[in-house]
Amino acid sequence: MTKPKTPPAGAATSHIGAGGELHQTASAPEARMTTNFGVPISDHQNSLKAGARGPSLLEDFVLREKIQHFDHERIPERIVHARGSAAHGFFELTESLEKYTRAKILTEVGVKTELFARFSTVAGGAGSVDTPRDVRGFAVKFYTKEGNWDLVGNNIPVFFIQDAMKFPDLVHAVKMEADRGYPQAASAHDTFWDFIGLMPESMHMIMWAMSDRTIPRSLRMMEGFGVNTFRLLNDKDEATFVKFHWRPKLGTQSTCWDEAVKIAGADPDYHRRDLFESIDSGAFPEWEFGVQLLSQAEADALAFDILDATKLIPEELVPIKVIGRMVLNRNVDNFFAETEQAAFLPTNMPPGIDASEDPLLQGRLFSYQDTQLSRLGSVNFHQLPINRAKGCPFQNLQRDGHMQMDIPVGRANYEPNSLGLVGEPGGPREDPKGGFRTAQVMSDGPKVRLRAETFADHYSHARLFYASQTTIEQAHMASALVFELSKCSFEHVRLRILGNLQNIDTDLAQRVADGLAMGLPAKAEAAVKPVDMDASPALRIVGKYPETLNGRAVGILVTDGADGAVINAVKKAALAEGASVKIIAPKVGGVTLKDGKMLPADGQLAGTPSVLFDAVALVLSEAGCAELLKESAATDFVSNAFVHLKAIGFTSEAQPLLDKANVEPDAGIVDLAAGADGFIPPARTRQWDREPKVRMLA
Ligand code: HDD
Repeated sequence: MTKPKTPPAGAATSHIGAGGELHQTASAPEARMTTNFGVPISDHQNSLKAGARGPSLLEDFVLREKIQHFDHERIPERIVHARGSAAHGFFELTESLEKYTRAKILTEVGVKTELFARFSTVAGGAGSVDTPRDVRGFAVKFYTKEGNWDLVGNNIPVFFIQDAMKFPDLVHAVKMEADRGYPQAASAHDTFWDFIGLMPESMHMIMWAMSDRTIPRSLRMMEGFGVNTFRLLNDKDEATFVKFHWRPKLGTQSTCWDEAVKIAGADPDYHRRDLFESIDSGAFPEWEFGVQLLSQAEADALAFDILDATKLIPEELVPIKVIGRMVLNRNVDNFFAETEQAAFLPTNMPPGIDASEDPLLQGRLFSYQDTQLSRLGSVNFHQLPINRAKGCPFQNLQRDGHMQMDIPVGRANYEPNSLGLVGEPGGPREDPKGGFRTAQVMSDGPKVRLRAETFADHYSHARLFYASQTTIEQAHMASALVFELSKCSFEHVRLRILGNLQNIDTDLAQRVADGLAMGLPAKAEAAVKPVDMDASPALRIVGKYPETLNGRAVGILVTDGADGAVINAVKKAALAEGASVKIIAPKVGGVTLKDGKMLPADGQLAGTPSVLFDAVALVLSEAGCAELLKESAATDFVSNAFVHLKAIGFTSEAQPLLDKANVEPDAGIVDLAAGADGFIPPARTRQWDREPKVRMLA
C-alpha cells in the first residue's frame, strides 16, 4: 500500500482565471494528483461544463470517478461491535507453554509478534458514543509465524447465552427496538429486559453488565478475556483446556455512571481520543497476558461445566499464569483501511491452539467468516493489508473471486499436480506434521437438540459475582438495575427480573424493588437450586487497581490574575507521576497571570468540563473567582468533580466557588497553600468515602 504524499504548497495548480487565461505551474510526477488509473489531473476545483455557467458534461470522467467513489465510501457496519477503536502493537512471550502447546507464539520466549487490537462497544452503531453502559469487545489479531491468531474476546469473562442459536435474539433484543429505531447504544429498554427475564442463563452476565466494568474509564484500563474455553495441543497432540486473560498494567478502572452519561455529551469520542493520544504521546498501553490451564480430569472435577460460557473459573481455584505482555505502540494511519476493514475470526488459530465444544464458540466458528463476506463484500477479504498474514507466507490454490488483489502465478491451480507451482515442483502441499490439527475428542452421542444438564445452574455464578463485590460496587449494581428497569415501561418485565434477582441475593432484589417502588414478587423458579461458592475477591475493581496518577488526567482551572507558581507546582507534581495535565480557562486564548505573563489554555471552560479529568485543581484569583460565580459551567465543573468523587485542589481565592458548588471538606478537598504535594495522593484514586454523602444509592 502506498501512502499519498502531500504535494508541496503550490506544486500542482492550474485554473482558469477570471479573464479566461490559463494559469499553470508544472509539478513533479510524484507530487501530482491523478485519477485512480494514474492520469494526471489538471483541475481539481471545477467540473467540466459547457461554458463557465453551462451544464456539467457526462464526459467528465474525473468528476464521475470522484463522485462514484465517494458514493460507495461506506460499507455495512458490523451488526454488533460497530463502534470500535484500534491500534497496532506487539506481543512478547515471557514464559513458554511448551509442555502444553506447539504454537510457536506461546513457546518462543522473548520473540515479539506483531499484533492489531480493536476495542469496541457492542450495541451502538459506528457513530455512537464511547461511554454507554455496555460490554466492551477486546479483539486481538496476532500475526504469528504460523498464520494469524485472532483472540476475539470481551472485557467480561462470561456471556449472556449458552448456545449460539440464541445470539441473533439477544442482539435483536438489545439493539434499538425494531419498530421505533431507538434507543441507540443502550440496554435500558423494554426489549432487552424482556428477553433477559425470559433467559435466566443470562443472570451471571447481567451482574457483570450492571457492575462498573461496563463503564470503563479508559480502553487502557480494561481487563480482557477470551471468554470461551479453548484447547492447547502439544507435539504429542495431548490437549489441555485453556482460558485466556488480559490484565491492564494501569489496573481496571471505571467511571461513575453519572459521569459516563455526561462524558457522552462532552466528548463522544472519549475512549477513542484517549487511546490515540496516549499512544501518540508515547504512553503505550500495556497488558499482561495470562492463562488458566486445566487437564480434562481437573475440568471434570469442577462443580460446573467449562463448556458453558456463562460460567467462569475463579482464579482462586485455578490461578492465572502470566506468560506474556501486549504493548500498543502505533496508531492506525487510516481508520477505514485498518480499524474498519479489520476482520476478526475465532477460526483463525495457529497449530497448537484449538476450539472446544462450547456451543457458543461452535456457532462463532461459522458466524465471523460469514459476516465478513457481507461486510467486506468479497471472499478475498483476507488479502486486505490489515487482515493479511504477515508473519508467514500464505499460499494455496484458492483463486479468483471478487477483488482478487494478488496475481497468482503458475499453470496448475489444482492439487495434486506435477507441473510445478510457486517455484516448487508440485506447488504447496499439506504438512501433516507441522500443519493445524484438531484435538481428537470422542464424540459418539445421538444427534440431538438439547442443552446439557451440566448447563442448568443459572444462578450460582451470579451469586458468586455479587457476593464477591465490595459494598460500594454492590450499591452501584443495585443503582444500575434501578436505572435500567426504570426505563422499562412494562411492569411484568420488571417483575420478572426481580423474581430472577431473588435467586441471586434477596437483599439486592429488595434494594432494586425499593428503588422501583415495587413489591417483591415470588422467586423465579430455578432449574437447579443455586449453591454458595467461595467468594472471589479477584472479581472486584475497588481496592484492586493501583493507586497511581499514571495514565490519569488532571485539569487545572485558572483565571486572570492566578498564581503561576501554584499552577506550575500542581502541573509538575502531576506530570512527575505520569498524569496528563490540561489548563482550562474561561477563554481558550488563555489568561494573564498575577505576574503579567500569558498562560495559554488547552480548553475553554464550557467545552472542557471536569468529567474529562480524574482530578482537578482550582487556581483562581479573587476577581477571577467572582466572575466564575456568574458562570454555571464553573459551578458544574466543581460540583461534578465533587459528586464524581474526585480530588479537588484549590487556592483560598476559590473558596466562594467551592461553597456555591456545595463542596464539603473531606480528605480529597485539598488546600494548595501548603504546596501541591497534598493534592497528589487523593488524586490517585476516587474518594469512595464521599459517595454516601452525595448520592442516594439504591
Ligand atoms: Fe461476536 C463481532 C466478541 C459471541 C457473532 N464479537 C465480535 C467482536 C467481538 C466479539 C470483540 C468485534 C470484533 C471486531 O473488533 O471486529 N462475540 C464476542 C464474544 C462472544 C461473542 C467474546 C462470546 C463468547 N459473536 C458471538 C456469537 C456470535 C457472534 C455467539 C454468533 C453466533 N460477533 C459476531 C459477528 C461479529 C462479531 C456477527 C460482528 C462483526 C464481526 O463479527 O466481525 O459475526
